Amino acid sequence: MGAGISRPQARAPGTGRVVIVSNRVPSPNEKAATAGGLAVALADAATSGSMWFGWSGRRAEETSAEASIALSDEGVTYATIDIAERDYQKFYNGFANGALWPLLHYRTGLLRFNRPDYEAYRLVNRAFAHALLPLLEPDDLIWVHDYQLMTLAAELRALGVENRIGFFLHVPFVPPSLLQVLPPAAEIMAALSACDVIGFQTVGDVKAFLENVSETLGVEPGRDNRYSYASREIRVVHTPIGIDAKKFAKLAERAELTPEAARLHESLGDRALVLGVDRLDYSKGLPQRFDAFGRLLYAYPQHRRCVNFLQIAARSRQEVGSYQTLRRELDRRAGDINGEFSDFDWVPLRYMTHPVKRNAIAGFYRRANIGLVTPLRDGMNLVAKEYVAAQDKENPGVLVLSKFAGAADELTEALIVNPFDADEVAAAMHQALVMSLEERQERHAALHTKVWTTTAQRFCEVFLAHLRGGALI
Ligand code: ADQ
Repeated sequence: MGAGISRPQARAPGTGRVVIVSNRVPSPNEKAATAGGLAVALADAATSGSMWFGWSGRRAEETSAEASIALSDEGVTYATIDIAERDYQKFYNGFANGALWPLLHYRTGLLRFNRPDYEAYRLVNRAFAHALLPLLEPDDLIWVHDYQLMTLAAELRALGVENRIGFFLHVPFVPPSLLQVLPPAAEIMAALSACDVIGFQTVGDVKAFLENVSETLGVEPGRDNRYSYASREIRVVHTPIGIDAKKFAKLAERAELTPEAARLHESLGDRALVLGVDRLDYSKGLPQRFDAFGRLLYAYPQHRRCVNFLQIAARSRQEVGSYQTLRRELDRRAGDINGEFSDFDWVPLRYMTHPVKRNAIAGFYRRANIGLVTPLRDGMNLVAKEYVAAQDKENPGVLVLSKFAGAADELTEALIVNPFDADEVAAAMHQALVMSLEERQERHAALHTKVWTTTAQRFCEVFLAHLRGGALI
């Protein structure tokens, strides 16, 4: 890693440098080893000569006026700013995770709105724009990510930036009846409309957004999901995110040899493994999932002593009250299930909240007979795709997937369930546990093709093609 920003040569129009902007920027070292989600998915967009701009992860006394720059060995420029503690609390815990996150996951009951939080959100988006401005080249393509930065494009336009700007939302979008619960709904719709391209995970999210264009902005969308707002033509696109399936499959194969995988194998003996891997978040449906596992043991007693459920739930956003409540709730339910069904030599539910390395998780997926992915709402859910990629195709496990995960639109050969119905989820787990090898192979082969097609690479290519304004590859 070196210092100093590399100034690219002038390029032909539409072929400019890609500037990724996300709330959290992985450090160049962190990127390869530990990161999940965004960092992995965007690895293909962050190629030599590109720039990744965002928050350093540091809370400081004052928000930085200028970005710190680091150049990775691969030639990616990482530009980061610190955020003032007082703004961070309101921007991140307050508006982004206390209002937008619950709303966009259809949980209006958990929404906490107040004006100072929203003002801090606008302020931090403005600070991002001011620090990014001096780093921009005229032909850069700016690609903004996720719900923390919904007003950034408008701030950049206010500073005179005329580059093409794309925005991709990783979480779901909601129809007007829900969005209008948020007091600044119209302002946010208008700010997003400062982009040239706005991308969503599913066709349903695109539809919900266009309904808001019509009802909240009062503009009728035209052909090709395009609409005009404030003299700009905006294109709304569906570009589902994926994983680097090939790399993940290799990781899972090799992970069978890790000490963690050996310990898990030994502790299970020949019992079946049901596995859940999530951030500890109320959108992931964990209390309902625990209940469904309890229903399995109750309604299908033949599986008692023959199955273990391992839930890995990485702690997340612990400063937000609703996350603390969730943790207590899960502790209680796990205790109830183990109290009711445990034997002196068998504990059915293992639940852990400390971090597990990515390669160990890959090995756990491969050992699991069932990948249990039952969010109440999820933009996509990459765990579902990772689980498919990790399977041994000669003896694959079964994916049980919520109909409310974006991934369910594509992964239709999974056992699709309604996560609110514990009996239905228990019946799907039973079906998976007794499923013939032939059916498991057939379902997996179809899922495998899809996960190998809608990859992270494809996601980046398609979104960037839209952003360049060109034809699809
Ligand atoms: P997340 O809500 O964070 O992401 P998800 O897509 O399920 O959810 O996971 C992202 C990554 O985190 C995956 O690589 C996964 O392996 C990893 N991960 C999850 N739980 C973990 C754990 N306990 N320990 C270690 N690693 C863990 C948001 C949206 C999703 C969308 C992604 C990407 O909420 O719907 O799929 O962005 O767009």
